[in-house]
Amino acid sequence: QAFNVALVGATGAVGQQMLKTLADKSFPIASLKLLSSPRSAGKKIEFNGETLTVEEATPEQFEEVDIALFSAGGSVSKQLAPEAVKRGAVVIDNTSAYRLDDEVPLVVPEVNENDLHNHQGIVANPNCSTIQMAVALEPIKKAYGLKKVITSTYQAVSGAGLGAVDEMYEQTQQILNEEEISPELLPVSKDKKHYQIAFNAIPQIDVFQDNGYTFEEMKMVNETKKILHDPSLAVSVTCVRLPVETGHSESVYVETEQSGATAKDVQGVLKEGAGITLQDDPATQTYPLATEAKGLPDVFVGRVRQDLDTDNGYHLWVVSDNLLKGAAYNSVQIAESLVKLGLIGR
Ligand code: 11C
Repeated sequence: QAFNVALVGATGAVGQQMLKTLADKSFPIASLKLLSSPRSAGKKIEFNGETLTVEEATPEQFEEVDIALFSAGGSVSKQLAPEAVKRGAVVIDNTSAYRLDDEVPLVVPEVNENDLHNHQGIVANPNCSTIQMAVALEPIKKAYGLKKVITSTYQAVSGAGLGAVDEMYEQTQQILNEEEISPELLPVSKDKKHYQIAFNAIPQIDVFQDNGYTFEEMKMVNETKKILHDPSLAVSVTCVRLPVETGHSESVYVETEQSGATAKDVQGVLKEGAGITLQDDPATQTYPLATEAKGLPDVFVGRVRQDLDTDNGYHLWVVSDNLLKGAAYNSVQIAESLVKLGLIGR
């Protein structure tokens, strides 16, 4: 069985990786429609040796579509996802528009694939930094239970889009040339102030909320609780942007329900975890690196240590390609899971 697929946001950083992932995974496609804002309509994109023209996303474009992948910003999803569902498509939405809606499953297939059974037309793909953390937490949760998670992130600029990547390269060059810089996008294009990203670390991703946390931090908190089905899990996060092109890194501190596991036990559990590659050997300086994770679909975990003061506390270093497992790859995995579970098709 093959499916009519539409991709909204085809020209963006994630859209491009979605196309690559669909091709790499040989997803069964009967027809593929590339959709975008009017600004990008008319662009040509190669897919599996064919040249496709990007068309403007309108409600009528979703007639006969089985699977609609959305990655064009929350307002586009709010406007067009219901139109796609009305016409019989299942939407896999890679924005924050529906993630916390009770009737919308928020899915990382390695963790909560069965939540897909409850979908009512829209399935949400979590935030990139949430996905990699959830994949790493799941096997620890299964083995020992989870009480508390405290995370600091070291996030790549491609999470903020292709424009942010350009800004980083341009600024770096300007600084090396001893020229003036004029930050315009980072940390948040729509916020009032902009700061240098080259040679810097910016402790703001997305806009501030009333509680002093940023929206990115609160996404990680709320989405993690929903994916792990544990509203009472204590989670707090600090999100930081670094001048890394692609690959989010996270320092994750976990407290488990059960005491007594050694760091070696936790390593063993992580090694068997779905979607995880353990890279952890101080003797050979083996640990996950963003530069090595880029282009790969796994979540890489290393630096597993027992806390020095807390018996049931462990520290991990978690790295993944934010455009792949963090976005495109997870979205296509959701599509595959929907197919496998017989939850798609007319
Ligand atoms: C970033 N995590 O690195 C963001 C990008 O909610 O899907 C993904 C935003 C989202 O800036």
